[in-house]
Amino acid sequence: MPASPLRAPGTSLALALAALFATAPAFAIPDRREQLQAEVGAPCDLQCTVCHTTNAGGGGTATKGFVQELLARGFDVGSAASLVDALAAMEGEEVDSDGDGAPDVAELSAGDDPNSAGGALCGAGAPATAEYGCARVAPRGLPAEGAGWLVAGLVAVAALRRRR
Ligand SMILES: [Ca+2]
Ligand SMILES: [Ca+2]
Repeated sequence: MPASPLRAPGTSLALALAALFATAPAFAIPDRREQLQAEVGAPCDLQCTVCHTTNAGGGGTATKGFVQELLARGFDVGSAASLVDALAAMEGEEVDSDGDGAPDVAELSAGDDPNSAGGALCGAGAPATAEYGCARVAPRGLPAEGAGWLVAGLVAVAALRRRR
């Protein structure tokens, strides 16, 4: 009788790893602050509130004018390239979300707030530093701890099968 492909050496481990990576995006939404900061050359660490309503961030809170303009130009938080492209489009169009006469990208480069006239992102009057990432969203799949136990269990099963 031919051996089941599921019992081939290494297959169970591969399945366990595949399970880990297949489910990882559900609880690993990237935080794009550092990339945004680098792209625009902001003079300080940007806060979550550049895009989110609060520094706690999370799903459904990215509603500020600046991020709405980014989203309208194809920005997808899962894609670093989409941020580059959307920023380039906004810079080219000189989008001014808060209508204060200064384009959003120029405001970010200068440490000013693109979401409010007269607001500052850097220096005096800047908001408090975010303690955590901006994108702590509720997991759509298993919680990270659950995925870890799942992988550990699958690896244990693979090890037991190998002994037989
Ligand atoms: Ca402006
Ligand atoms: Ca402004």
